[in-house]
Amino acid sequence: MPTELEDYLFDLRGYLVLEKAVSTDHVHQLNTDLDPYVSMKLGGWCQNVHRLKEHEIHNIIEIGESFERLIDHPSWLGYINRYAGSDGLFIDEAFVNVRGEGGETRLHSGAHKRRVRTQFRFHNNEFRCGQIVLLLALTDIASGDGGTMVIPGSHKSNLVHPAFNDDSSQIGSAEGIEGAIEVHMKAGDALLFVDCIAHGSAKRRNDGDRRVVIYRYGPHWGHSRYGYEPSAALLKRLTQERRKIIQPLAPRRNSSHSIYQFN
Ligand SMILES: O=C(O)CCC(=O)C(=O)O
Repeated sequence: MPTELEDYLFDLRGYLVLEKAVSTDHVHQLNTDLDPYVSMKLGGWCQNVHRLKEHEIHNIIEIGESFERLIDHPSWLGYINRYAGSDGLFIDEAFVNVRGEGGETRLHSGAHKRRVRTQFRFHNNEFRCGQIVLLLALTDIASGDGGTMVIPGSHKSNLVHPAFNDDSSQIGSAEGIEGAIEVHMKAGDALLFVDCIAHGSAKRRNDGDRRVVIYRYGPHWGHSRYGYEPSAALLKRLTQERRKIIQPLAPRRNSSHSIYQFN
């Protein structure tokens, strides 16, 4: 569970860094298990894993146990339950971002958009955020490596940043923006933030790849962002606790499969 100070800082800034959240051995296993998927072609599938975008490999939990272990990892489960509301969770997106030189993510989101799905909410000493992002570094991320950027406090902003004169979903390059900070991490550190904070990432200028795992947690009634469904094999492998976060409710269907019967 977060401490009183962490609650205060999360409320104030909209993000926390959890140092050494995942052990070196586990990070090594995640990287090893991920390696064969990094060469997947854009749009390609490997079992239920999908290269959806140039830098993003989605449905990553299907890769195996090392990724399954992250679902309810003890380093952050208490934080997620506290900040997304403790009446049940759902992961609506799970992917890895593998970025080489030149890659960046433009600054987007911000509380001025007033989106319900990504909202920051606190009431009666309970956080009820719509989406908590858990971003785990699989490589060290220092200056020039394309670190994640956030504008602390922008999860409560009413106005769009004056550097951006439109209100489209991508509001501009994160670098050089007054108020934005770059988060540097060691492999195994985790950054946790409410999705309505304005965020993106700096351009990678160094050789090699930056690798991060991103799991987006929300309340149990959420829906997969891109419509992915867990495979039967994954559901069978998962512990009951993990299955509840991946599929909070088992689908309820008419066993006769008729769509023409009405009361
Ligand atoms: O890759 C990053 O550092 C930022 C990720 C991000 O902006 C997002 O997932 O919305």
